[in-house]
This record gives sequence, structure tokens and C-alpha cells, in this order.
Amino acid sequence: MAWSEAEVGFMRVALQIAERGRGQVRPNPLVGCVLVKDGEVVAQGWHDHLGGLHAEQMAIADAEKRGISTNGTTAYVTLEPCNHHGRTPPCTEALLWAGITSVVVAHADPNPTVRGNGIEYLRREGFAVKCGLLKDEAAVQMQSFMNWCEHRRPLVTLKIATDRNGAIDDLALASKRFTSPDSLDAVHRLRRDCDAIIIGVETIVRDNPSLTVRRIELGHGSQPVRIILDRVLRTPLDSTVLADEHQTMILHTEGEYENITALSSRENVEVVCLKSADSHNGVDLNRVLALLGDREFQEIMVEGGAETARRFLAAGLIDRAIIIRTEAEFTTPLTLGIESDHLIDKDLVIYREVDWGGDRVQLWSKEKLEWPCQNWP
Ligand code: AOF
Ligand code: ZN
Repeated sequence: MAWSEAEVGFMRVALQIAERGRGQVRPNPLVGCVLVKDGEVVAQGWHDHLGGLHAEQMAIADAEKRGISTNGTTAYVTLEPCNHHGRTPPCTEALLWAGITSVVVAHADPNPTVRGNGIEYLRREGFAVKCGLLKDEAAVQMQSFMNWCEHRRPLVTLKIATDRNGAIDDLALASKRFTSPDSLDAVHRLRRDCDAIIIGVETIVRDNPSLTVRRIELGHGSQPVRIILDRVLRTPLDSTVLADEHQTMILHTEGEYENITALSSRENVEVVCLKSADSHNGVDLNRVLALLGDREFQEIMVEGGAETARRFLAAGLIDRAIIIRTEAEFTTPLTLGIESDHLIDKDLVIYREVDWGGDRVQLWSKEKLEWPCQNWP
């Protein structure tokens, strides 16, 4: 279909305002909508937070607030309007009641419970409907939602921080932060965008991290669930991730473990046994992703340590990698054992190199997977 410059411009605005929901609407996708009358945007809306209005309904409410009639307007919306009663009533009906007569859609909704029906409904009700404007851009913007609808699994981002020689830890020093404040902010933004953070138990034992979003506003978002890969259940009972009020999940393999009762009795802690084909290999990572997919987790991050990172990479389960190389130099270095070649072997390519407050950062992603947005995280 040939699109006019004006149409492209309107959909670009819709995509831009959809970004305002980033980190706030999971497991829903980012969606934006503008209402156009006489060649001008007269109202706009976006999906702002989970349980909040859908983009179309917010745009209609925006018009009402400004005293503008929605009669005869055209809606440009980045996702096919829903036609189901979910957390909100159907957007299709809202568009109808508002007297909107044309709808331009960027991307069909791949969610099986709403798929196709929205556009069908609108056509049946006499709307002029056009689809596919800036479809690829919309697909990138909601890629974790799209990926989840198709595969029922989360996308996995590996984050690694190293010293100037590629070591991830200094065995001579107590654990401390060594990345720049800008890098730390970026990591917290990334955490806010993730449903879960995965770490190996060794990292819990050595660093006792809290793995929460603290440096930036959480807004309507929720803290990511901390997931500990802990084959034989040795997470210390006084770990920070157990002591605070946020959620932690501990995944172990079959066996009799002393502290299982103490761990399971914590309100914020869930202990799950995953069968492992080979007990020496630790928790089966494919099963981990399947479990998280069942819970509608769409975006997760692997934050360490070295063994966990290597196992995820070896299994070909890394979709993106963020490698932060600092100026620090460790005296007793613990090397990571992951070089560029290993990433390339697993079909990852460098998307971009950036500077985060003096740290040199490589952003990698699977060959056909676009980076979620220009300035992400
Ligand atoms: C729209 N406009 O702005 C969004 C849509 O649980 P609910 O009721 O919020 O519905 C969530 C589903 O609706 C979500 O999985 C996706 O298929 C669609 N999202 N639809 O018409 C919107 N966010
Ligand atoms: Zn809707």
C-alpha cells in the first residue's frame, strides 16, 4: 500500500508517544494512538500503565478533555484495536461510540485472544480500515511482546561489566561497584524493563546483591523478580534478596536439601525444583525459560556470574549482550572466558558501541533481532 507523507507522520507520532509506557505496561505491549481531523492531530493517547486505559481510549478521553468532537476523526494506532473484555472494555466499541470513522493500524495484534477480531469488527461496522503503516517499526517497539506471543518465552539480555582486561571480578578485593554512574543508571533502566533478573548462586554468596531498581524512578513498573540458579540449594538464609520485600525465585534440581523448609517459608520467596538431565550441569536453562514464559515473562536479564553467563551463551539462549568495559584494573582477576568470538559463534553481532560515563560499552544482538529502541536501555 502507498502511504502519504502525512499518514507516515501521524503514525510516527503514535509510535513516539507509545514509548512513554516503556517499563510500565508489561506484559502488555507499548501502544500509541493519535486522532486526526482536517489533517491535524487533535488528540493523543498511549497505554500508560498496566490496568490503565488502552491507547485508543486515552486518546478519546484526551479529545473530550479538550472539548474536541471525535466525530468523523481518523485514529492512527500502532496496534490493532482490541475486541475483548480484558482489564479494560474493548477499544473497538470505544472507537465506534466515539464516532470515529477511519482507523489506520501499524501492526496486527498477535495475542491469540484478540487476534484479527479487532479489524474484522471495525470493517463490519463500516469503518474504513488500513493496515501495515510502519509495521516493522511497531514490531520492533513491541518486540518482547511479539516474541512472547510467538514463542511463549522471554528474550534474554546478558549484562557483563569487566575491568580493562576483560576480568569480571577482583578476587583480592571485597566486591564493589566499579562501573561509572552512567553505566549503573543504564543497568537500572534495563532492570526496570525486565520481568526478571537471573543470577547464579555463586554471585549471591560472593556479592550479596539486592538486584532491585533503585537509582531511577520505578513509576508504575514493578521490581524484577530475582531468580537464583541454585542447583543444590545453598542460597544463604541471610541474603539480601531474601530479606527485603521483593520477589525472589530459587530454582534447584532434585535432591534432599536441609534449608528447603526455611527458604520456602518466606513469603516473598518461591522455591521451584526443575528436573535436570544431568545433575552436574545445574538447572536446565531451557526449562527455566519455559517456566518464565508460562508466567508471561517477556524480557529478562542475566546478570552473572561467569559460569551462569557461559552456560546461557553455550546453550545459545542469549538474544542480546551488553558488555561494559571499564578503566579499572584488577590485581587478582577472575576472567570471564567470553570473548567476541564466542558471541559471534552464537549469531550475535555488534549493534553499536557507546560511551557510558567513560566506560566503553558494546551492545550486541542476535542477527535478525533489532535493538528495541535507539536509546535502550
Ligand atoms: C489495544 N490498545 O493500548 C493495548 C492493547 O489486559 P488488557 O485488557 O489491558 O488487554 C491486554 C491485551 O490487549 C494485550 O495483550 C494486547 O493484546 C492488547 N493491548 N490493545 O487495543 C492498547 N495495550
Ligand atoms: Zn484495547
